[in-house]
Amino acid sequence: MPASRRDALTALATLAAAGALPSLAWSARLKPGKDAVLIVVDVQNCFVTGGTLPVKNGEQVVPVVNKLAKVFDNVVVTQDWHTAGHVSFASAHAGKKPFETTKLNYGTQVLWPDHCVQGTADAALHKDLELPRAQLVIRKGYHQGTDSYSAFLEADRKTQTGLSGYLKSRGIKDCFVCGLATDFCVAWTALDARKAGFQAAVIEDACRGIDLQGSLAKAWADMKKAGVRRVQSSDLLG
Ligand code: VGL
Ligand code: ZN
Repeated sequence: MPASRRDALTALATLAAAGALPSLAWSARLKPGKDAVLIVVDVQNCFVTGGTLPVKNGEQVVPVVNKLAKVFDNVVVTQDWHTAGHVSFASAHAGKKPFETTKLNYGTQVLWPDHCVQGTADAALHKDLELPRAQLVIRKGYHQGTDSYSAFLEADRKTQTGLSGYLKSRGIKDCFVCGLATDFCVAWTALDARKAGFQAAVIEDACRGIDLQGSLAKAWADMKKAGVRRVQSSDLLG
């Protein structure tokens, strides 16, 4: 290659690295492979406007998730699926209010409003979610005394949901996580995907957070440290 062209390319690379060019001008679009899965976390009525534990603008993830699902060969959906009177509900603890914490045998538990009770309309998937090719719905948080933010491991950090075995036996290597809420079920799922030996990415604009006392910034910091990639839907959709 002539020196002038090489210089021009070097200059372009420097600009791109400095963030002076839109990243798509330089980096190729991410194409999920046959060994990648989109994990759509808890896009349920309880977590959107009008639900029992609404995440601000939670419903805005729906059209983004629908588009993303079209570019993945593998799609798995999760549902928060609590018993009535579940241990994660403030109402199950005398004198406690939602968003306070309590100590349980497995550690500190944030207490939530009653939400996502099994079989209720509140626990149903959002009606505009279009995931006809989803292969598995994994429900979690159904043990009365144990919460489960993560789609892989319950809050006792021991009880498996079965998702890791399912994905491994299907040859899946890379988990792209989206949905609700960024700083709870999405982050815990992405972190546990890494612990289970998968690659993991969170698709930021296909998520919305709750952000209790800095939990959103902490979740992103923890994920960065664990090697979870932070990507945008435009990286995948082009
Ligand atoms: C979730 C709080 C309680 C979530 C579930 O889906 O992020 N957050 N249960
Ligand atoms: Zn829950």
